[in-house]
Amino acid sequence: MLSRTDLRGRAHTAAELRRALPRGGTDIESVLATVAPVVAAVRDDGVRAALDFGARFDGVTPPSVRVPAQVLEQALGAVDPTVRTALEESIRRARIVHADQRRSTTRTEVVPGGSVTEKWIPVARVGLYVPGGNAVYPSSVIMNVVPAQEAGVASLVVASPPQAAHGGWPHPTILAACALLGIDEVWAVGGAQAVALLTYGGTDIGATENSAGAELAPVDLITGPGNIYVTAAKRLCRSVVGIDSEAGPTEIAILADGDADATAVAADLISQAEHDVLAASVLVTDSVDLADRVDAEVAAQVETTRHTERVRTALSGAQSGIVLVDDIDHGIAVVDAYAAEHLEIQTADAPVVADRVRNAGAIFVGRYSPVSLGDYCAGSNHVLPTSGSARHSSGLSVQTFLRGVHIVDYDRAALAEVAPHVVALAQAEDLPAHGDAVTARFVDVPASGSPV
Ligand code: HSO
Ligand code: ZN
Repeated sequence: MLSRTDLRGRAHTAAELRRALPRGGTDIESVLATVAPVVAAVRDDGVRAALDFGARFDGVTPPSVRVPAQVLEQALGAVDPTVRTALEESIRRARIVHADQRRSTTRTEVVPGGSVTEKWIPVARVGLYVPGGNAVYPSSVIMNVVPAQEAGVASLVVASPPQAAHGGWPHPTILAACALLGIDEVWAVGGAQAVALLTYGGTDIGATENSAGAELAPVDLITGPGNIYVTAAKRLCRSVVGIDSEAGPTEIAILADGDADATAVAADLISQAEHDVLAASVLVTDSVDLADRVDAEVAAQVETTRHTERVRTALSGAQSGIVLVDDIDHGIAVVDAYAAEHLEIQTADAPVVADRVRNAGAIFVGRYSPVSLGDYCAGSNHVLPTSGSARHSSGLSVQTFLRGVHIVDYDRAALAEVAPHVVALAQAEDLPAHGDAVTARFVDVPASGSPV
């Protein structure tokens, strides 16, 4: 089922490796023209347009866009107690890790009397998009909300598609997760129209008490995964609002040697393939024997897994496969070129190998750190860079929700001391008024001259 790419015996540059490796991709461009009128209509007509598109595309109209508090409470009351406890544990662990990511203010005295302070200020209002449909992921609510809360974001709103099967409200498990996290502002809106409504805001026209007339204030930053239409809308709204990233289908790469446990490797490849027919599962190994054993294990496990067809399609797609390398050093070069969203290291000295990897969204070390631990309960974040963007981007963290602001504070003497350099650079750029703005502060200094 898994195709093989044999890279043994040849030196490749990183660019050559990137071309040789299996990788899929979603063509956001192809839907931009469809999504642009949706965004424009919601910008101009607000909630009314968003509801129209929801009815047209998904056949659902929620009783109100703002989900009433009692609907959230009911959802929390109805959630399976085992699931509730697991969500609470996931939240607890994520909080510990993300609390440690908080940034403290740094003050640098550049010269006596001249300092630059960097202060970290949370984004004021954040919108989290939570998909519905097949992919109901309360864990993703946790992974988006916890870093925002730990960053100190004061106003958080969740948008999630209304579901016909649930009275036109978002999925109850999503609502329960919101309630557990203390989110009380949830909008029943999905797709591209949700991103547009988060961006531009609107006024609810729902029939439910307390909802008609409710003001949906626009947000400053939107995070959260979504389908190709949601992603296209994020790209279109990017100039108006902050956007976390454009998430592509899930990826797992496993770097394994001949001693790796083929049963566990196969299970992990299947675990991420279960998300999506476009998900990528890639094994990089220097052992043909392991490759053969993993192949056999995958074939056996696929038969009994819950989403057989989806997994089979994902694993046999061009984006998945087994890559044969000369040795683990070569394997590191390959996984670095691939820059997987999730990378597992199943080799001897796994921590040492993991430490040498440069490009991955998150790295899972050794036999007892599977990706699905990170998806739910490791404490790490599962919103990670896909499609090779781990070469330049990080996963969601407290940092995503903070802005660093420089506070510049120079006194007279410190400014006078550096003034000739400012003037010289201003003249070199033919912007003498920049220099004059400095020298004007020193009465005894002629314009465009040096202070005395
Ligand atoms: N593996 C997904 C996250 C997820 N898994 C949610 C299960 N639920 C992308 O990192
Ligand atoms: Zn997952």
